[in-house]
Amino acid sequence: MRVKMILPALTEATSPFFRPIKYSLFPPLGLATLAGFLDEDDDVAIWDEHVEKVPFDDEPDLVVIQAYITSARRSYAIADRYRARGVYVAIGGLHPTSLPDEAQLHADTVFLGPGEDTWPRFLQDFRAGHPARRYTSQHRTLLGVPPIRRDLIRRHKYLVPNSIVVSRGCPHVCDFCYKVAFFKGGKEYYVQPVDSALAEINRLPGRHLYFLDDHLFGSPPFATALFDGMRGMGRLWQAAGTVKAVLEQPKLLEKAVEAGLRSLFVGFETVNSANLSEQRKFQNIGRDYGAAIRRLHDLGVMVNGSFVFGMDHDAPDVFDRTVAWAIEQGIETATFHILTPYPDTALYQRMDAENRILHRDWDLFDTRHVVFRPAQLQPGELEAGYWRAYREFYRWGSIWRGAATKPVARDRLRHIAYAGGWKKFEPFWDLAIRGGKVLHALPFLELILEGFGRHAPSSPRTVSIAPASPLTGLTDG
Ligand code: B12
Ligand code: SF4
Repeated sequence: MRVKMILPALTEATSPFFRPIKYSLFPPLGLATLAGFLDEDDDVAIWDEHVEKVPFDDEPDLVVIQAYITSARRSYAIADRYRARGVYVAIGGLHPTSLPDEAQLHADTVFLGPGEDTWPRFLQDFRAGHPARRYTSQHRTLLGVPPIRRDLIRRHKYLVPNSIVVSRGCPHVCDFCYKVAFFKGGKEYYVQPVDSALAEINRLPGRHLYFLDDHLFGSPPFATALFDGMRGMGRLWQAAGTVKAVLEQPKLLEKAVEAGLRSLFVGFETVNSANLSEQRKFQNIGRDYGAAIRRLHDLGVMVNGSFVFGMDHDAPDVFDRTVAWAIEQGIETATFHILTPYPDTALYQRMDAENRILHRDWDLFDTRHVVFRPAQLQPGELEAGYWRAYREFYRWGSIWRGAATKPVARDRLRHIAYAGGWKKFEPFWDLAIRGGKVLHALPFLELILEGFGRHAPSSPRTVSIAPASPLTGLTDG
């Protein structure tokens, strides 16, 4: 069977004028995961429109499309094109899960939720000649999932080819997050068997890893076993975690650092505590953000702070206050977002009930455009404030001031190199992407992560994985 898997991109990612580095960071892990379920003699290819031009004049037996909200329109256009020629199209991912009826207009089969249970069922039905129109994931487990088909990924096209996920979902329930909508109807948080996660890590070449898990520390017993298993592997890695995990699981964070954690994406979301209850981000309420940052910095972990603007308690001063606070705290990089109500989330339902959604042009639901009526800000003011926050945070003056909060010279240099590297060298990234040389920058990223030797990991070794780990039973979170 000839199977073509496509990750369509939003227009900006394919622009002939400028290609932002963020679209060349990670390979299509979801599709590579699904490809693992195909038979050895299937002829399968993965195409990622973020990094390559995809040919559409072929006629495979099955086209598989993964759609995010911002790539939904493009996904539908590609699907329509293939279906017009009689090619069977299967579509899944976050957006079709939120709006399956919309997706169904463009696909023969629509998948809701994670694909590990539904996809093999569909393949069986498809081969037998009677695929269903819709498959909804219910049985959530990562036990026995076949190895990810990383051989189908063109590694040289990505700065971070070693992205990995060892869990799915998150134990929390923030109103604006995609997670509740995507995982409804089954478990919302579950983890991979520790030994298979370690085996996956062992298979990845080089040193650098990026865990894309929503919350790598979500199950402390699992995370403890994982970090213990990774100790001594010589890896350098980045991940996402919560303020709560940083403050309340002290030993766990130390273990993570020993295993190679060097930068953590932390969802602070807002400096207005009233917003936290409104968004049901309970795990952040009453926590000392400054203490969390100091703890991470003391352990040599850089902080990528995530902030959302436009919540109901945000007034016009929110942008300057947030940026000033982030710089004072010595946060190395910040990711700002405009609050975006994704369909089928609690936030969307509330906004919709209050008649505050301005339009449903999904291309603009990219966290950079205002798509709802804010409570205390004009939409234009919110958008302008968002862009100003980026400009102010990444000014050289701000980068220097942030770096100056670090007592050690090599940490100051690391701060400047990391923050400056992302935002000040965009033209360099553009050139590297066009020249297919983006992977060549990985050693520099590694050098920065290890603080030019100050936070270097122990020397690499391959760890042999015991076949029957006592922690295998922890797989279901
Ligand atoms: C990596 C990542 C990216 C990467 C690229 C994506 C890639 N290469 O896959 C980059 C950095 C480019 C990126 C960019 C953006 N991203 Co992003 N990204 C992620 C992240 C962190 C991880 C995705 C991942 O690899 N997951 C692991 C794999 C195993 O899971 P998966 O991809 O979901 O695949 C599974 C299922 O979805 C399902 N499935 C998927 N497709 C199909 C198809 C079929 C047929 C079947 C059966 C099943 C199926 O089965 C797979 C296996 O379980 C997610 C957060 C998250 N946890 O999902 C956000 C996330 C997907 N991004 C998001 C957003 C908003 C963006 C941006 C708009 C941000 C911005 N402001 O620029 C852009 C635009 C993206 C675009 N192209 O339109 C949102 C999407 C919200 C939504 N409802 O769509 C998320 C959920 C973050 C969040 N918490 O809000 N992103
Ligand atoms: S902690 Fe993060 S991943 Fe978890 S529900 Fe909240 S926003 Fe989503």
